[in-house]
Amino acid sequence: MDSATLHKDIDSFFDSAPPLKDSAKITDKLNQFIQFDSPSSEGKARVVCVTSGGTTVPLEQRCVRYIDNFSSGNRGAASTEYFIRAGYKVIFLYRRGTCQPYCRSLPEDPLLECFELADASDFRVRQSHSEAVKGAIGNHHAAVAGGLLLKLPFTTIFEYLQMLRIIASSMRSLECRAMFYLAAAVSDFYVPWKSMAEHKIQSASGPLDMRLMQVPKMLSVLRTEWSPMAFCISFKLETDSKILLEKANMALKKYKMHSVVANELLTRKEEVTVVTENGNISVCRDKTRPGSDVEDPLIELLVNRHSTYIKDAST
Ligand code: PAZ
Repeated sequence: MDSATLHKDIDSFFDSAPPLKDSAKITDKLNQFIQFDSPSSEGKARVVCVTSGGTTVPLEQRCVRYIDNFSSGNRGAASTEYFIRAGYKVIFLYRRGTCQPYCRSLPEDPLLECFELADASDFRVRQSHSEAVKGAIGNHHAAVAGGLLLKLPFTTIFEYLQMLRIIASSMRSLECRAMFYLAAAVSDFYVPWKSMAEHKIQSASGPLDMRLMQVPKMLSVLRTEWSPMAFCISFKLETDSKILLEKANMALKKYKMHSVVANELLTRKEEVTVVTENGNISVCRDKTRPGSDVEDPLIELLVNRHSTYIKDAST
C-alpha cells in the first residue's frame, strides 16, 4: 500500500471514530507525568509506553455485542513491573479488567479471597494472603507516588488508537529516551462507526451479513511521524509455529521496528524470540527458579538494547 492511501485510510479511521472522552484530561495527565522528573534521573528519565490486553470491536453503537481479541494482560503487567525496577517511567495503556502490575500474585477475586470479617463492623487481611497484599499495595503505591506509573484504560479499538496517538505525540519530545512496547492484541478488522447499527442488532431479521474494514496499520506512522526517535518494540502472536518468524521478520522490515517479539499462543509464557535486523535471540523463562517468568530476561535484554540505541544516537 502506498503512503497516500495509508494516510487516507488512517484519516478516515480517526474521522469516523467516536470522539475520545476526556481527551484533554488525558493529555494533561500525560504531560504532567512526562515532565515530572525525580532528582535522581537528572532530566534523563526514560519513559516506556506499555500496551496491554486486547481491543474490542463494537458491532453496535449502543454496544451490546462486540468482537474481542485474546489477551489476559499478564505480559503487559509483568513487563511494567520489570521496566519500573529498571528505572523507567511507565505509561501503562491497558484494557479495562485485565491483569494489573503488582497484582499477579493475588488470587482471582482479591476482595473476597484476601479479606475476612474481623467482627460485625470491621474486616482484616487473611493471614495466608497478608504478604501478597502488603507487597501489591506497597509496590503499587511507591510506583505511583514516585511518578513512575501512569495507568490509562481503554476498551475499544477506537479508544486504543486515539490514546496511542496522543501518548506518542506527548512522548515525542523525549526523542530516543522514549520506548514503545506494544504487547496489546489489536484488532485487525473493525466496523466504521458511521456504518454501525445504532441499536442492538435484531436476530429476527435472519443471518447476519457484516462487512468489516481493515484497521489501517498505524505502526509505520507511529515510527515515522508520531514519535520518530522512539525505540519501538512490537509483538507478533501466531498459533502456527511455521509462519511465526517469517511474519515477525516481515513486521520488522515493513514497520521499521527496532525489534519484534515473536511468540506462540501455547508457549508464550515459557519462551519468546526477539527478532532484530542482526538476527534472532531466543529468550526463555528460567525453569530452575520457581515463580520465574519470561518477561524478566526479556525486559533486561530490551533495556540493554535501548541503552545502546541511546548511546549510538548521542555519538
Ligand atoms: O496478555 P497475555 O499475557 O495473555 O498474552 C500476551 C500476548 C500474546 C497478547 C502478546 O505477547 C502479543 O503477542 N501481543 C501481540 C498480539 C498480536 O499479534 O496482535
